[in-house]
Amino acid sequence: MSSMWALQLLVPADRTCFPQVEAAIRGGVTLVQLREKNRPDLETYRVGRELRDLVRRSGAAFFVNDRPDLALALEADGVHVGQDDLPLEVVRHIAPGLLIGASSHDLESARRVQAADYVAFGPVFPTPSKDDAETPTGVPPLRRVAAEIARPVVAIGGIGLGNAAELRTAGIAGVAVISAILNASDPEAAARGLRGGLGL
Ligand code: 3NM
Repeated sequence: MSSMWALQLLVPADRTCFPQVEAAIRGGVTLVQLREKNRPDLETYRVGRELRDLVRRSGAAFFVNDRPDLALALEADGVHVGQDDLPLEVVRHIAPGLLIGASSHDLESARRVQAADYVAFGPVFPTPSKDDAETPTGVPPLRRVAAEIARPVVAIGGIGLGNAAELRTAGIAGVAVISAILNASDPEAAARGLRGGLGL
């Protein structure tokens, strides 16, 4: 059964990605997360507003990475925080209306963020998209976390058409990707293929 967590696409604050985002949502992306590490806030805010409108119009949910303040300013559906960002209870306190996703990379860090609305786990496979990524875990630790954590678990890191089927029996609610969709010549087909491969 499909849910909001089934297929998440992480994108920078870059208007040239907009056609890919629209195509990817047609193909089955359910949630788009604005993940901008380099641009000035004002630019991120302006592009983010356009991205939010496009994502909503296309029928997907809109999240912001790392920044509860920007998520509130952009009237996002949610915010995604890392283990070194503000604690979950603080994010809930300042932004009670936002859904919250949180990153983890092993069982211990997943337990720490069990109060989130979804728990991201990764990198499962080697990723070309994150310089400071931890060592890839492979599928068995993901399966254990999905079995133990009482929240939807979303796999991230190096997930693509070639390995999505390996995650079918991992017990996850969905996956989050960058390169498998943004580097694809046909982002709509890539999103559709991922949904099919995952069985989600
Ligand atoms: N976070 P791709 S891996 C943003 O493990 C991010 O926490 C990760 O990009 C983590 O789909 C990752 O191209 C990059 O591998 C995901």
